[in-house]
Amino acid sequence: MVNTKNFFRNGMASILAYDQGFEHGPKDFDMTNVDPKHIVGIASSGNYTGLALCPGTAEKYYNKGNESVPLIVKLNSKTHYSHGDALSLANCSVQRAVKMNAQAVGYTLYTGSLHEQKQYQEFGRIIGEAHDVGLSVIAWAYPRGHMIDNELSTDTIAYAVRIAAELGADIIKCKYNLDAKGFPWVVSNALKAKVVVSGGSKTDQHKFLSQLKDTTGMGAKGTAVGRNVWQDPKPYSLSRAIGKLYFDNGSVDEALLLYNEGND
Ligand code: FBP
Repeated sequence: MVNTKNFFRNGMASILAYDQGFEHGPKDFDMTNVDPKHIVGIASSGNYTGLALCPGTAEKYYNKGNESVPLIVKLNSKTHYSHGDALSLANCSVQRAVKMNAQAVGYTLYTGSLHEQKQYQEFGRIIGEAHDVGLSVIAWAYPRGHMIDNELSTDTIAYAVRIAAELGADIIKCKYNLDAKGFPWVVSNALKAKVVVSGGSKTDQHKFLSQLKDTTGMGAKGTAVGRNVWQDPKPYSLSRAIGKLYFDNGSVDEALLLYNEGND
């Protein structure tokens, strides 16, 4: 099993995700966060254990080895134009990610799509290649497609997480569906892989930090978050608040205080 320890501090992972330009389009950005340099700055602030970028932004904006934050290269992406039975195939190789000094590769797996077998086959091969060269593998486990009635049902999320674990992912990112009783079941199905929760669309800081704290109590080992941080008016302060929660085991109130005191 590869060692994922670089992505954890005090047992928790905080990964900043910036693949939304591909997945959602530039509508997610403003004139500040449209610039990957701004995102690399936030990720290097000392409050993140990983930065997930698409290959193009990783190659041109991540300063190979000089950045303090470990790089995750997202090997596949699809656009928001593709609906229904999602298919997202790799547009970058493990070898190319290695040249960028990546310590992990990321891959979105759409369980429940009519194309799921193609993705399982490709993801399985990628896991083998990545592990052979000591890279960790992070799965974005997303149930999506005609076979899925409700992407956010606990059983559906647990099934998608289980498949990512069965294929060999080391860290599995999934959505938190606010089912506090059911989420430990999702986490159990990750087996030896660690679960991190996604951030979702922008919400207020209290709600966002509370969700992170709540999921920690349910077995999640961190987050891979994008919009909630870099769409925030004070992304550096919010990053410090996340660090307080995760690395100092701080309370939501302590984290919020840090945010409110911050002056980006
Ligand atoms: P956010 O925190 O901005 O939701 O990002 C998490 C993420 O997994 C991104 O890495 C990805 O681009 C996006 O969500 C995809 O989510 P969806 O397909 O549900 O819009």
